[in-house]
Amino acid sequence: MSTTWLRVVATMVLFACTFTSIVECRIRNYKFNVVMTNATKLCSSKPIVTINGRFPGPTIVAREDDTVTVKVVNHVKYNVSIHWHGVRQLRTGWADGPAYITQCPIQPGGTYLYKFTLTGQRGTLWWHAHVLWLRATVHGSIVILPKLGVPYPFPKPDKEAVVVLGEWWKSDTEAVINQAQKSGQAPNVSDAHTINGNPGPIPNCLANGGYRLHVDLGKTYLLRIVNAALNEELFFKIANHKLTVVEVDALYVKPFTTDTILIAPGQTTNVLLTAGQKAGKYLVAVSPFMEAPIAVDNLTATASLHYSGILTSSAMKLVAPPPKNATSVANTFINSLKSLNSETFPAKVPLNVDHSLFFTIGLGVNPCSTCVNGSRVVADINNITFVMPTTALLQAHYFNISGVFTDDFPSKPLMPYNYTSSTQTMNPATNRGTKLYRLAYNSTVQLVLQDTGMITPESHPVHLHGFNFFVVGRGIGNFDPNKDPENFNLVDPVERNTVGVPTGGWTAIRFKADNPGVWFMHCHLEVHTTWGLKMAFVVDNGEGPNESVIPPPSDLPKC
Ligand SMILES: *[C@@H]1O[C@H](CO)[C@@H](O)[C@H](O)[C@H]1NC(C)=O
Ligand SMILES: *[C@@H]1O[C@H](CO)[C@@H](O)[C@H](O)[C@H]1NC(C)=O
Ligand SMILES: *[C@@H]1O[C@H](CO)[C@@H](O)[C@H](O)[C@H]1NC(C)=O
Ligand SMILES: *[C@@H]1O[C@H](CO)[C@@H](O)[C@H](O)[C@H]1NC(C)=O
Ligand SMILES: *[C@@H]1O[C@H](CO)[C@@H](O)[C@H](O)[C@H]1NC(C)=O
Ligand SMILES: *[C@@H]1O[C@H](CO)[C@@H](O)[C@H](O)[C@H]1NC(C)=O
Ligand SMILES: *[C@@H]1O[C@H](CO)[C@@H](O)[C@H](O)[C@H]1NC(C)=O
Ligand SMILES: *[C@@H]1O[C@H](CO)[C@@H](O)[C@H](O)[C@H]1NC(C)=O
Ligand SMILES: *[C@@H]1O[C@H](CO)[C@@H](O)[C@H](O)[C@H]1NC(C)=O
Ligand SMILES: *[C@@H]1O[C@H](CO)[C@@H](O)[C@H](O)[C@H]1NC(C)=O
Ligand SMILES: *[C@@H]1O[C@H](CO)[C@@H](O)[C@H](O)[C@H]1NC(C)=O
Ligand SMILES: [Cu+2]
Repeated sequence: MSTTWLRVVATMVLFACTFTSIVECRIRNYKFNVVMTNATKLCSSKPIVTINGRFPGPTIVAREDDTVTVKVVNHVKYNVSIHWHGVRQLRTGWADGPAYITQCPIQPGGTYLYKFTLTGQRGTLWWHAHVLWLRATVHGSIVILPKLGVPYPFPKPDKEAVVVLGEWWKSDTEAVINQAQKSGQAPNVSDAHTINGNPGPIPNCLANGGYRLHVDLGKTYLLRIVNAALNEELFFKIANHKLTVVEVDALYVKPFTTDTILIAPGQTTNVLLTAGQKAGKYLVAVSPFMEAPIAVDNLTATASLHYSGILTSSAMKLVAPPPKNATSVANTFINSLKSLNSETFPAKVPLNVDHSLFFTIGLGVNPCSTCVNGSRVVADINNITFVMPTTALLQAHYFNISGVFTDDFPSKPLMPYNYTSSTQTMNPATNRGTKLYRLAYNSTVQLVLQDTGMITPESHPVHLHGFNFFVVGRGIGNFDPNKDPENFNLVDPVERNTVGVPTGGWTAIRFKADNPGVWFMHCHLEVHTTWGLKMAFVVDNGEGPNESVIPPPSDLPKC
């Protein structure tokens, strides 16, 4: 760490400190080469798209308020863009990354310099490709340390480790989604889950080892866990060890102790682990959470905790992962999450609501003459299956290009119905459109996300770009606007950037639109995003000089 810091200080003097005081200035420069790499997992190899040949990709390390630059050079045949998941990107939407939302993709042979500041943020976030299904292998973590000299609001760990969870397909992931889109049906589930790029020993692939976390007896570790899987919520558990959750999505929580973590795609969770058991080897198990009758990859990925001095051949203490329908384990975990809400880190929950929005999220079926059943599975928000534009929305907004989007996204369903009824017989067809919802700068939003039973109810981890939000309420069945708000937590609700909407239930979030630009909101199950469970907010500029989108960089890719 100290050498990184020295190097950073050196680069900042060279590149960054022309306009401000050298003492205050911090900049971290990275270079991401997007390349094809031969990967060997599951005892077979295939070419995958990676950053700098690594899977998972490189970790970005910075401190709160640092500026990060990442020069991305595209050496592959695919269009690429990178999203810095959870980074607020205050006024710098040009660096947010979702293709055709805030930028045109970086085309083969192209380059783009992402530049953003980690204003007031510290914790674990991550980055990933935000185009096609490339994020399956193009992802890595972002570790934001507190400002120099500022302690964590929990006991200082002896060491830290990043643990990135993923999903692995034997086939090329672009072939998997292309095949599904052609047929109109669900894509194949993955062939394994991974822990730091390794599934652990799996059937018919005995040669494959697993990720090992080496620990010293009595020491405490901060594990920075990232769910980079495409389509699956995951349980994470370590034999005989308790985990103390201290942060989610780079926001501190009231510490609580659990033996199982639930983490949805897009989410990050920091836990303290004390190596306080009998010296030995302990299994780390990662398995899917899925309540609906939907196919999942049901393999458990494994890694191991190795106490120092223990022989590799010594017996492993095992642990059984929760069954995939372990709703009560999931609920206990989710209900334990509360904002730290301390003097230094207050929970600034908006108490007045300017926009009260109600969005249904779910699946649908549209006709498709070339598809297998003559129909295509789609997904929607308020019955709109989002159609990706061919010009980036932020450009269209900033340069007043008309005809790219409309700002008439409905604030509530046009035709209310019994959303979670198992016997409703609504037409499952959806409308298609590129509609945005417009917000004035600084306006406050309450958004109820209601899962529907159309086709089947299912949990959806919804991610909002550009903001963190407070999760003020959650329930099963249909949201009741008369009764449910009485039980909202407006004091210390968990704050995050990605929230699981429960199967056949609802989640209510609140945020303040204090970041001008165009901000994507979508299900973080990649299959649902592909099917259209996405929309965007357009937040107008405010009046002050610090309240408008900064001009785009000159190397912004063109469509
Ligand atoms: C990957 O492996 C194939 C076949 O083994 C080989 O032809 C190719 O050059 C390799 N590519 C890279 C980028 O190493
Ligand atoms: C998806 O799974 C089916 C059935 O196992 C298989 O035939 C097909 O080749 C798979 N598709 C891809 C792209 O791997
Ligand atoms: C896991 O999934 C496969 C294929 O979907 C299925 O054949 C198998 O029975 C499942 N195993 C368990 C333990 O659920
Ligand atoms: C979970 O699934 C198992 C079998 O797959 C079933 O026996 C059990 O009742 C289910 N549990 C719940 C809570 O639905
Ligand atoms: C497509 O048809 C098959 C066989 O009839 C059926 O099992 C499946 O549910 C259908 N899928 C959709 C999306 O309609
Ligand atoms: C876009 O329109 C707004 C409002 O009419 C105006 O203030 C702004 O200067 C225009 N932007 C460009 C790039 O033309
Ligand atoms: C919605 O449907 C469920 C059963 O599927 C039923 O129990 C409930 O009363 C219905 N709600 C309304 C408002 O009709
Ligand atoms: C959604 O829109 C389609 C197409 O206009 C319509 O057929 C369907 O009834 C609508 N569904 C709902 C739930 O509003
Ligand atoms: C937005 O809110 C901030 C902080 O509350 C305040 O300083 C600023 O003046 C507000 N701007 C507008 C345009 O309301
Ligand atoms: C915002 O603008 C004011 C001057 O209008 C300036 O003093 C302040 O430093 C700016 N803040 C930021 C974060 O740019
Ligand atoms: C890559 O992006 C450009 C610009 O949007 C687009 O014209 C082109 O079709 C894309 N290429 C592929 C292979 O999708
Ligand atoms: Cu979803």
